[in-house]
Formats: sequence, structure tokens, C-alpha cells
Amino acid sequence: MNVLKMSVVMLMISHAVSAQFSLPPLEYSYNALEPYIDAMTMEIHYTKHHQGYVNNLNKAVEGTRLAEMPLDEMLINAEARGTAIRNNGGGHYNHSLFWSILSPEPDKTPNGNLATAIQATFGSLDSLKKALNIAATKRFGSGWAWLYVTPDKKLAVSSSPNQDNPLMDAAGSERGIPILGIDVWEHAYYLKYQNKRGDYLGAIWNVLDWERVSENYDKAMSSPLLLKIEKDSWTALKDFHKVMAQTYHPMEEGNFTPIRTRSGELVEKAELLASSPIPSSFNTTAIKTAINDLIMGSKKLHKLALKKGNDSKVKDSLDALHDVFHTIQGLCSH
Ligand code: MN3
Repeated sequence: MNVLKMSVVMLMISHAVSAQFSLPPLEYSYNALEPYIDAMTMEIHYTKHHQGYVNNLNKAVEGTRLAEMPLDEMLINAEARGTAIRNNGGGHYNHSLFWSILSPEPDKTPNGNLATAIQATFGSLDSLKKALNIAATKRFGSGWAWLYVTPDKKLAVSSSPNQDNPLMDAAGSERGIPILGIDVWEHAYYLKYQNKRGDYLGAIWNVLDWERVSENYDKAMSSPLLLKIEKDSWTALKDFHKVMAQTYHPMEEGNFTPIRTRSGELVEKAELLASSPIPSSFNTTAIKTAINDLIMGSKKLHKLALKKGNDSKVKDSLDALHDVFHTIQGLCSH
């Protein structure tokens, strides 16, 4: 085989391997949710809309390290990763969840831990349904309504635009693991209900399987993803990280200009980190001590930079500060 043929074959193999995301099998037929959701809507929604998100997501991750990453983890930084990942990754995740919580023979009430949590948080299942319907009705344009588990393991209701969801950085203060999502894009209901979103929202409870939602709740409550979301929501830590990355990496390549001009910013970000609230899972003595070390280390570095200390001294000081920062990162991961 000549080199050209060989590389074409290799390309085909790598192409086949890299299409990592695919439509999850539907557990019921297109007409199984009639009369509440019609067969034509189901078929178009699944084979065209959802398939479209899958195809575009595969294109977006192809050849990048994201091709190896689980989707839920990828979505934690969806906004930072750009619109292709945010819209299509969100579209794939959201619809996969949606199909899985619908059933022609649904359990009409939650069970186990979820039943208890709903009672404690909303008073009753009816109040929760009402809260979800309000969130879904008020969502202007396309989007979703959510029931999700927050990083401090509470239940909460929200809505999001487009294909966003509570996993994402884009969700701001309303973050967590979604366990129930209602699609309120017109493509989810227009053929049968036209503009009457309220009628669709009234009907959907007839095919909503609370057994699945109860399982999702138990999984979410013990998921390591909650800690990752909580850490990602710690914006003061992210802000410090940004300046650290933008000064440390150039220094590694011999460019000392960023650290010499921005050392004061590191002091400022370290002080902001110390004075802003620490998320509850990370509010430990070890982390507070490390944040103090970060302030002292960055002040020392800043002094050195102002005195125009030589490169090797600046490097030692920044290396030490970088180590302290990674200590904090490490402490946050377990
Ligand atoms: Mn949809």
C-alpha cells in the first residue's frame, strides 16, 4: 500500500473513531406518547433536531481533546468553550435526559429519597409541578424548565434559554445537576398544540415518569460532578487562576513581561479571594491557610517585581506561588 492510500485509510479509521457522540436509543415508539405528544413531533424531534445536535457536537469536538471528555464534564465550562459546544453539547445532553424521563407507562409519583425531598422543599408534588410550569411558561422564546440538585444538595427549579442547562457556567447562580427537564422550544409542541404552550405543559405530566426522575435524583446526590460545579462557581478562585495562567505560562517560555507588569493584579486577586465567601465544601482550615499563603506569596512577588529583581528570583517566587495555587486546586478536588 502506498503512503497516500495508507493515510486515506488512517483518516477513515480516525474519522470513525472520533464520532463519539450518538443518539441514545429511544425506549418507546414514536406514537407511544399519544395523545399527549404526537408521533410526528416525536419523530422529527428525535431524528432531525436531536440528531442535528449530535452531528454538530461531533464536528465541534473532532480532533480536539474534548473528544475524550464526558459530556456532562464538558458542559461545566460550556460558555467558556464557545457557542458550538454550548448549543450542541447542551442540545444533546438535554434531549437525552428528556427522552429518558418520558414513558407511555409512567410512574405518576416520585418515590424514595426524591419523594421526601420534594415534600420538604415544595410542600407537595402539585406545588413542584406548578413551579415548573411557571418557569416553563415564563421562559421567553426557546428554552427549558428544570428541576435540579444544587451543589449543597438541595432541590431547585429554574429555566434556561436555548440549549443551556444548570450544569453550565452560563447558568450563573442557578447551577447543579438537572434531574428533570421540560423542552419548551416550539419544535417540541407546535404541530399538535400550535402556540398553546400552556396546553402542552398541562399534558406532559401524563407521560412524565417519576421513577426515572427519582433514580436521577439518587445518582445526582452522590455524583462527583456536584463538587466540580461548586468549584467552578467559585469565581474569585477562577479570577485568580486567570491572572496566574496569563503570567506563569509566558514566564515558563522566558517572557517575564506579563509577570513584571501584572504582579500587582495577583495581589489584588488574592485579596479578593480571601475576602469573598468560600463555597461551603471548601471552607476548611487547610484552604484558608493556603489562601493566606497566596496573599503573602503574591505580595512578596510584587515587591520583587517593583524592585526589578532579577529573572531567576522572580521565577522562584512565581514558581512558589504557583505551587500554593495548585495546593488549593488539589484540596478542592476531594
Ligand atoms: Mn427539543
